Amino acid sequence: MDKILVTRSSMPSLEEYVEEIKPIFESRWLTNMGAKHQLLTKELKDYLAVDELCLTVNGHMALELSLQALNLPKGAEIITTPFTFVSTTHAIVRSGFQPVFCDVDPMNCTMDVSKLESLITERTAAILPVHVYGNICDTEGIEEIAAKHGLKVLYDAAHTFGETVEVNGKTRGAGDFGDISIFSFHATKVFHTIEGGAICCHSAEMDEKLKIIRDFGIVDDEIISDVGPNAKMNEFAAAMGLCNLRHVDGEIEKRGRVADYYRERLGRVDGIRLNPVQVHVKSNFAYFPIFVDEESYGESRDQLHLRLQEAGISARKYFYPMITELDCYRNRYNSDDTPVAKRLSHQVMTIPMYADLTKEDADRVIKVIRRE
Ligand code: T4K
Repeated sequence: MDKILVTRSSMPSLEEYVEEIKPIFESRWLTNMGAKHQLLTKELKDYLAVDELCLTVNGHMALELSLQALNLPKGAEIITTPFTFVSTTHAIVRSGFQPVFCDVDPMNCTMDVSKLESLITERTAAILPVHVYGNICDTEGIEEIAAKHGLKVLYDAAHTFGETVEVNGKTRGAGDFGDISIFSFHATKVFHTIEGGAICCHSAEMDEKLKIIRDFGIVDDEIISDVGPNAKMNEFAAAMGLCNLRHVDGEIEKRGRVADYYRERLGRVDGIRLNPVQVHVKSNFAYFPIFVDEESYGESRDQLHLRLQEAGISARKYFYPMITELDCYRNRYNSDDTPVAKRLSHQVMTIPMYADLTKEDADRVIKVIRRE
């Protein structure tokens, strides 16, 4: 029996991609903001309904560039979540800032705003929340506290491509919040450019700064204004993005059907909790996390994970261990300071989710979870 992977990259047809990259071969313009890069920037700005957009080599560098562009005081504290992919925290630490961990909401796994204000000190400069699994944070609550204390807000929106949010009767793109929001376009994401990312912001001035930093800080042939890395998206990646963008709505629709099927079959299994539906959010169905309550399910998350593995199904413990229990951070933090995140990280597992997941394969996953 074939192995079922936790996800599979969406792909355009080979012919479509070859057609898209032909002009790159003809022009020999391979990177440094070529025609494909410029076109994808424009198309994504429209699609994501954001004011400004800067393409990057990946989501991680989008975070690091954003932290550099925000111009925060050296060594400042940044309040973030321990329930995320390592990239979020690594970006803070690699940029020379101090992460401070706020516990998360037990249902949505996003930052618990009721615990945020007590973590603010005179050294706090910014908040870096994550819309984990595409669950949108309490943006109003976070931004109200940020405004009150004069803090910047940088959202890690890596998981939220194509999501929209209803706020006070207005529909906003998920990348439209905070001072800056970043996306990941990694191969495993709903929309991808093989590797890639984007930074969205509101001001043309900030966008220009980000674009300068992204390219070594080069302003022109003789002026280098900032100490920046090389974090540009190349033309082949942008071409993949242009192809995938044509199909992404259909891919999200197909993911939605898989999610509906899972919800129907797994919604009433004792001890299995599903990710809540946020009624004000149009979801992209990026991940399908389930939470295993050992006592009522009769088995731990790890035992179920093993049974799935034995059945040829690769579920993933995203995000376990949580950040403060990872080898590189363990000795600096106490994971008991964020008990909800700790509990969730021991209960959660994301099960296979991708547009082309067949009903037969979904049934294989469901049967193991339902012990049929
Ligand atoms: N912030 C957050 C909240 C994030 O989740 C991430 C990335 C970032 C920031 C940083 O963004 P990037 O710098 O990555 O753009 C994956 C991804 O590498 C990573 O992008 C993602 N989050 C993280 C949650 O997951 P792995 O190591 O678990 O992926 P891997 O290689 O085990 O692949 C998982 C499955 O995907 C495979 O079983 C099959 C499928 N797959 C994988 C690849 C590489 C494909 O179908 N095609 C492929 O090319 O990290």
